[in-house]
Amino acid sequence: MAGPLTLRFVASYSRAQQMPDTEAEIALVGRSNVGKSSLLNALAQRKQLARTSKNPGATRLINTYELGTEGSRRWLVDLPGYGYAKASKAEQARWSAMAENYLAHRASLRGVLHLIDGEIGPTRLDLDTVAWLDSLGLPVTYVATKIDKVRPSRQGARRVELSSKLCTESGAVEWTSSAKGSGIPELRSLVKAVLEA
Ligand SMILES: Nc1nc2c(ncn2[C@@H]2O[C@H](COP(=O)(O)OP(=O)(O)OP(=O)(O)O)[C@@H](O)[C@H]2O)c(=O)[nH]1
Ligand SMILES: [Mg+2]
Repeated sequence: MAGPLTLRFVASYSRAQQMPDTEAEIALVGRSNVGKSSLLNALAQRKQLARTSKNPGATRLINTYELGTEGSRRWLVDLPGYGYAKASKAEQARWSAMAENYLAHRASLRGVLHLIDGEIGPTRLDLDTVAWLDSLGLPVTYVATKIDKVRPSRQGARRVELSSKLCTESGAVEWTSSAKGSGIPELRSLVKAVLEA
């Protein structure tokens, strides 16, 4: 199982069209506050590589991080989250357009990690996003986050429930806790395998 990933911040973009060509990319997709930036930090075992916040809307641009040696052009991409109700309609629309435009048109995008809150389960907006990503035909891995918030005695039932709502097999969901480190080595291996293929 892989140790911490070497990840280096490259740049922030407000439009996918501004991004240079790369070899391969994986994007972190999910509801605002689901734990995308925290997951990125856990993969790198760094506390403040990506900015996180207990308030939704921490990531407002397309933030890119390169894997391995400098100039590898193999990127992990942290996107703004969807569904942050407190942002103005105009702001929400701008963030969604940014992420959607990136996901729909990025040539080097090899796969998506779609994060779902393991405590709350998939929301309506999560399920709409599942369907939309499916329509794009992108390889998606579901990552359940914040497993440390689910009581151990409830975890088995929760796994079955979450995968049935996502209409996927229960083994197809990676269960993680960025806070406790569970499931993180498995995801590191997956990210390396996809980006370095
Ligand atoms: N208990 C627990 N809290 C977590 C975990 N992962 C993230 N959080 C907390 O959830 C909150 C949101 O985390 P972020 O990583 O900023 O979420 P995000 O998906 O990047 O949010 P946006 O940038 O707004 O889209 C923070 O308070 C984190 O500390 C986890 O594994 N366990
Ligand atoms: Mg974030």
